[in-house]
Amino acid sequence: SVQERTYIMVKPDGVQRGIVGDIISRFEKRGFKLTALKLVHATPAHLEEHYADLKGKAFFPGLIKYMASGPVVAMVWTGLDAVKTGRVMLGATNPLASAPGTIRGDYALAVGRNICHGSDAVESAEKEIKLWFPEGVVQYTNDNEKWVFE
Ligand code: YYY
Ligand code: MG
Repeated sequence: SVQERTYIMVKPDGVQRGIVGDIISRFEKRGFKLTALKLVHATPAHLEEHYADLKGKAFFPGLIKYMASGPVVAMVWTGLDAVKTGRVMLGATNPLASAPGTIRGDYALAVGRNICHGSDAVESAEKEIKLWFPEGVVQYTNDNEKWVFE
């Protein structure tokens, strides 16, 4: 739907490497509406909840340590097919398999340092938005929409 929401997060390596602005810019220019945004240094417990589905994987402890190693930029973006389109903009989980033009395909080489997160389904997006923005998101109209959509 046009009002679909996705949770997008710049990981600690993306923040340290100065890629925050470019990632925000890509979603803005594509026509998505910025609906929530904050810089947060997450605790391991919070990140374990975010990645609960991956608990038990060999890379899980390293993933949590990396994600807790510095601040992340937590965002909600709203727009047509936001979840699937967001994933396409991110690229593949392994940056080596990501096409140039995608975020991971332009900036990353290692799966364990792949710059950004994007929800993989509408259901997980809603769960992640609740987890990262328990205070709620911002409701507003972006007048831009009448130029982005028919
Ligand atoms: O959704 P996405 O981030 O593309 O991949 P997931 O399968 O959800 O894994 C989350 C996160 O874990 C991934 O972005 C990097 C890391 N990871 C890893 O370090 N090594 C793997 N073999 C698979 C995933
Ligand atoms: Mg995932």
